[in-house]
Amino acid sequence: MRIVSALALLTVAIAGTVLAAPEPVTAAASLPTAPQSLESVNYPGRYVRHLSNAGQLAAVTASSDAQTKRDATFTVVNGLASPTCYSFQTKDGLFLRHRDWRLRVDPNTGDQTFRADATFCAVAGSVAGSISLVSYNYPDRRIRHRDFALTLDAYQDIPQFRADSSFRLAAPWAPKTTKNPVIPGLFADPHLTVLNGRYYLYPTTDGYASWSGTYYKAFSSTDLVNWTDHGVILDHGPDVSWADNSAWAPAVAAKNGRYYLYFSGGLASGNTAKQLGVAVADSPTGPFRDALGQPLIRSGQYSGQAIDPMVFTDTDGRSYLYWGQGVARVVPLNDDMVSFDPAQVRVITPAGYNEAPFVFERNGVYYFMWSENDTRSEDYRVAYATGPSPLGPWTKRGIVLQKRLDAGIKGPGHHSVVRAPGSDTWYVAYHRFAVPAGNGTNRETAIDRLEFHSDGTIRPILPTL
Ligand code: FUB
Repeated sequence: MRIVSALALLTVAIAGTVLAAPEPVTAAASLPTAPQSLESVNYPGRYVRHLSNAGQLAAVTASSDAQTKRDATFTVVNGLASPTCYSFQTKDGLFLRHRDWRLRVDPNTGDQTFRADATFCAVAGSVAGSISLVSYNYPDRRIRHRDFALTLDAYQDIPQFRADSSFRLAAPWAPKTTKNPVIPGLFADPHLTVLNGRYYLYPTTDGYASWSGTYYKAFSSTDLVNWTDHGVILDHGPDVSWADNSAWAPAVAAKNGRYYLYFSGGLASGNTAKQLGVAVADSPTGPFRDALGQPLIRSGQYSGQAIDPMVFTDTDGRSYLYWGQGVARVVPLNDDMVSFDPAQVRVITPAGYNEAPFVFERNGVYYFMWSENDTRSEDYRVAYATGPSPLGPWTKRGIVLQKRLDAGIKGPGHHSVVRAPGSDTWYVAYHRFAVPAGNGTNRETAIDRLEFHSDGTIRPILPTL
C-alpha cells in the first residue's frame, strides 16, 4: 500500500510546477473484517449509508426501518485491490467505491480500476478510536462527508476536514444472521484441512476479472466458526518467478514436519497457460517459498489444464497428487513431496468431470470427488465416486452438492472435505456465487455438514445460508 510515514513528503504537480506538500500522519489502522456500521465523529447518530446507490451520512436510530439499517451496514472485507487495505460490502453484495469523487455502491466488475476505486486504507482518525479511510488509488484523498453526501476529497490537515473524514466503527445495525460465508468477503476453491489439531482454510482470493488474483491467504479456526486471518502466505509477484497471476486453488499437505502448498499460476505475458507449482514452509501459515523455482507440472506437459492440485496422504503415509481441468490425473508423490515418477501418472477422468478433484478415505472406502460444469454456471456442482484404493478403480455414485435456488444459492462447488479430529463428523467446504450479488468471479466460501448413509454413500449435502 502507498501510505507512508508521518514525515514523508507528497509530490504534487500544480499548473506545471512541482511542489512538495507534507503528507498527513497516516499510521495504518487494522479493522475487524466483519459487519460494521460507521458513525460520524462530528455528527454522532449519523452513519455511512447508501441510498439509491449514493453514499451519504444519515441518521439511524433503533426505530429506523429495516431497510435503513441494512443500508447503514457494511461488511469490512479483504481489500479488493490489496490485502493490507479494506473494501466495504453492502448487505446487497455491492461495494462502496468512489466515482467522480462521489461515494456510491456498485457491483464488483473485478477489473483493476473498480477494485482500486473500491479499496480504502484505514488510518487513525481525528479522535481516539476513530478511523479515516484513505483511497487506495488516490492516497492524497479520503472519504469525508460534505452536506451529508460522501465524497472523496483531497486531504487538508485542518480540524474541519479531519472531523468530517473520521468515523467510529459501531455495532452493525443489521448483524449477520447467517452461518455462511464463514470468512467475510470473496474467496473461492477452499481447501479445508486439519493440521496439528487445528482447522486451516486455504482459498483462492476472488473478485478479479478472469480470476487474475495473485496471492493466497491462510485462515485458521478451532471451531469452524471463528477464524483468524493469517494474512498473505504466498504472493506470485515477489515469490514465484514463473507465475504472475491466476493464483488458483491452493492445497496444503504436511509431511516430515513441513508444509507443502500446491498451487497453479499463469504468466501475464508470453506463455499464459497455467502451470502447477509447489511451495514449502515450516508452518501452516507460511511464509511459503517456491520449492523448485520452476513448475512441478508445466503447461502442455499433459493434456488438460494444469490447475486444481490436491494431495491425499493415505494411512500408510504415501501421498498422491491429483490435478487437472478437463482431464483428471493422479500420481504418487515421492517422499520429498516435490517430485514424482512421470511413468506412474494415470488418467482417472470420470464421466461429467470438469475440475477440482478431491480424495479422502473413510472406513477403508476411498472417495473421489470433483466439480462438474463451469464455475461461472449456476449449475456448477459436486459429484463423487468410490473405490478400493487412492488409485481407484472408481465407481461413480452421483451428484451430492448442487444449487439451491429457494435459498438463492448458485454454483456450489470446488470443495474439500475434512473430518473433525477424533470423530466421525465430517464437513465440506465449498464456494458458491456470493449471496446475493455474486457470480463466477465473485464467490464466497461456505462450510456445511457432510453425512453418510449406513452403506457409506454420501447423503445429498444441504447448502445453507
Ligand atoms: O478459482 C479459479 C478456478 O475456478 C479454479 O481453479 C477452478 O476450480 C474454478 O473454481
